[in-house]
Amino acid sequence: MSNPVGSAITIAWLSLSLGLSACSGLVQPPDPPSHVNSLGMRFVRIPAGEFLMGSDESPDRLARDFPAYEPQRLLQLSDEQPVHRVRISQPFWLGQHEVTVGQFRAFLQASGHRPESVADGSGGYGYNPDYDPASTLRGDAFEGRDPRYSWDQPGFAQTDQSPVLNVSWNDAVALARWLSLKENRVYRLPTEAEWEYACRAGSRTRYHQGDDPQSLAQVANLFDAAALPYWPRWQAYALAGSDGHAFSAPVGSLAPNAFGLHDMLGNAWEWVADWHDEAYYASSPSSDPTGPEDGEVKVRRGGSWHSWALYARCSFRNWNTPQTRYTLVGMRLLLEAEDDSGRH
Ligand SMILES: [Ca+2]
Ligand SMILES: [Ca+2]
Repeated sequence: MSNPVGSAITIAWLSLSLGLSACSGLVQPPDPPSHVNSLGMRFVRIPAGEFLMGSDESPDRLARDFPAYEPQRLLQLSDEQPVHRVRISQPFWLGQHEVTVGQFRAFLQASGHRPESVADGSGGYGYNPDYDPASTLRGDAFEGRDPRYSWDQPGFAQTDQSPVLNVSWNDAVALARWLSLKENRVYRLPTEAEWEYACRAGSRTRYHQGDDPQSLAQVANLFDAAALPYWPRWQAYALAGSDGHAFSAPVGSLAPNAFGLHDMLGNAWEWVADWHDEAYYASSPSSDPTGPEDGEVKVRRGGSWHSWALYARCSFRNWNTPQTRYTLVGMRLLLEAEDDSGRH
């Protein structure tokens, strides 16, 4: 994440030599091939393949591992069904990290784009320790919309390595389009299928590292013991362990999945390209599905630094309007692979 903005596009094929851990003596897997773009975003090559998308876990089975959750919460997950086989026919490059505050700032400065939270004057959402959700009609967990909050100010400390938040789906698409023109490559948001395929990285469990929610502290910044002091009334939903971060974490702070991708679960929710339709999986094409033709809301995936473990499963789907900006929602970009014909 340290590459200077404005540098030429570079291809960085990282060392493929097998490294030996000095401490454990265990053989470490090689770093994946990666590509760094002109904004300093590092992309990891994801191979083509097939996977089983969705979840068919019953509410009873979920209740065993999520005993604190009200039964109704476990009944609201039917849009993850049916589990269906999906083929991803082309390899692609996916951001190794969520888009950062520093990268988004560089985009704004170079492009002149005005984020929706600024352009429409209504702001975003943010953390205010004095804010009481009961004071609002919707009971939002965070204060907003308010012009004092934006991508640059979510109410808690950020650095340039933090995942950018309070950005709308439209802002994410604007960044992808600008990069595409700048570099003459195709950048876009991943489809929902590409996202889940990349998140699972060959796994078939709730999380890419297994089924146990308590194992998440090593791989995902979620609502945990570190966050609990700020929201003590949600103690029942906090992970017992600590991932070390009460708010957002610098991208890449936690361990990657088998594809070498960091923070697919937790930290920032990630906008994907698809419209949401709760019945879509029943009629989804088996190869490279792109979601419904139209809709009202766009899907976001992976959970956030404020999410409970049930909502950080690889199969979980949530959504908002394309104009939504929220202090938990950010993005990760996809770069299409170039084939031998020169077509992108
Ligand atoms: Ca956390
Ligand atoms: Ca994430």
